[in-house]
Amino acid sequence: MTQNLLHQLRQICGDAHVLTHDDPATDLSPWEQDWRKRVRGRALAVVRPGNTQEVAAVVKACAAQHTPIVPQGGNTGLVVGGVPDGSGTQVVLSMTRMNAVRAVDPANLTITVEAGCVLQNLQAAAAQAGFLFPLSLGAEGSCTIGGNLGTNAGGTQVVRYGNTRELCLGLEVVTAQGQIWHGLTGLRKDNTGYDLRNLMIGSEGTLGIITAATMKLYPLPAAQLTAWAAVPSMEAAVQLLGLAHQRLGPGLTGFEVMNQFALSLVDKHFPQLRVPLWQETPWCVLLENSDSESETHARGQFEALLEAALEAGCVSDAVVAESLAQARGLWHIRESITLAQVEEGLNIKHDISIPVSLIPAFVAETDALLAREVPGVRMVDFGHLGDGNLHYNVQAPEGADGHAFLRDFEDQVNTLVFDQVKRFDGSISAEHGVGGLKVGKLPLYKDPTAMAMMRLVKQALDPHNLLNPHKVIA
Ligand code: FAD
Ligand code: 2HG
Ligand code: ZN
Repeated sequence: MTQNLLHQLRQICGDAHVLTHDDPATDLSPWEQDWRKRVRGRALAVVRPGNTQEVAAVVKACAAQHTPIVPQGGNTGLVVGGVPDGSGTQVVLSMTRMNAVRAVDPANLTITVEAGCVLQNLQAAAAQAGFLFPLSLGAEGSCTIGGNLGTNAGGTQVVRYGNTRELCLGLEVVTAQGQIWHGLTGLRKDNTGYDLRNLMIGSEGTLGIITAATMKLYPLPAAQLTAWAAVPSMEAAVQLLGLAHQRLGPGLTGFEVMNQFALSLVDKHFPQLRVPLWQETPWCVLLENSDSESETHARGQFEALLEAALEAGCVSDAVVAESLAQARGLWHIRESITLAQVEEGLNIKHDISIPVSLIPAFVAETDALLAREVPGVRMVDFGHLGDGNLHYNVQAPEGADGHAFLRDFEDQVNTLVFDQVKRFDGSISAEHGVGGLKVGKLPLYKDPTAMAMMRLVKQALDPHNLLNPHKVIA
């Protein structure tokens, strides 16, 4: 049976694009292990189709043999969504060969790309055509637009442009039956029934395989300025966000918060990055102002905002980047927190959203509860405050063994944090998704009727549970 399936897959995609453990020279770990090295699965095969027809044929062949498929893009996901389980029976469908830019439509402000297109290459293609594609995240050099759509990724520009879902106008999808849905419209209005596009987005490969997408483009801003501000408390950071909305309006394209410990880790592990102001303040904020007029206008607005904030006491000190290189340096510091955490050792991540107004109380209460339950834990607290999205990460106590920490405390810490998230009307996954990591927790925190509807949708679209089984819903 298995050899027969592998033979068919080789006929569809070519020998070079069906990788198995039968060949001892082939290392499948890049596809079998998740980015955080939390899980190492074992694939029956890694299959790399070159076009949509091949994807459809692969799905049909797998479906005929009841073989599950795990779609994968850049494998940068943080919730164990894109890797196979340990059974050796699942096919990893790697989309990275399908990476073409199919079309740019300047008048319609759209770009159509294949799912395996790396985000940075999509940004570059948009820039080359004279436009902005605003989705931006730390993994942009290796994540793919298919993975971004699969997870409905957020990133650092959501405060202005929204999540990946808001940036998408059309999809091409291969269904669990191997049918191709040709939905690559560039339409901004289409009320012809259920919103299948938005159902697919964020479904983490459990409802269909995205093979291409039509995404929105925006005019390039005339100027983009970045500021780094020291703020005395989370309350002050929220106050600064209010002022920034008021003063910059749609010019506010980034608003990130970082606590002192997060920045101390960047300073410790990447001292060459020269983190500003972190020693003198419990929190820093990174703001971006994109202006359609000019740099002078943007700078004037930014300076007025920071003066008002200093006067109101919600900023104690600030720097505005003088050049593009300096601005990039500040963003690089922000994007290095995840890597600095890896260097520091194993940790427990929480990607949560809370109404912005409640975040200061959430952080104060939850920090205190954690300090009481797990003495010595170190909070790496940072993220997209403009979207009410915190990466509320818990690092093992100094000198503790990371594996022992996870073994002994992960469940207790997750329960404590998620119970608090629920109490504050939040979500246990803001932007990373559910994957295999939070699949057991989701039913405890999501509305039961919503869970029941999700199960019905999954049964209807994938009745044999072949697409990414046991991810998102068990
Ligand atoms: P993968 O990891 O390969 O897959 C992710 C999920 O999507 C899986 O469930 C997979 O089955 C599914 N999938 C992949 N391709 C397809 C497809 N073609 N069709 C259907 N399903 C598919 N995320 C954020 O939201 N915001 C951030 O700011 C952010 N920063 C990050 C920084 C770092 C350093 C790292 C390592 C990760 C970060 N992430 C962030 C998480 C990750 O980069 C995103 O989730 C990204 O969208 C995943 O893309 P990928 O191509 O790597 O997908
Ligand atoms: C970010 O915003 C990513 O940098 C990663 O979403 C968050 O490492 C994390 O917890
Ligand atoms: Zn994030």
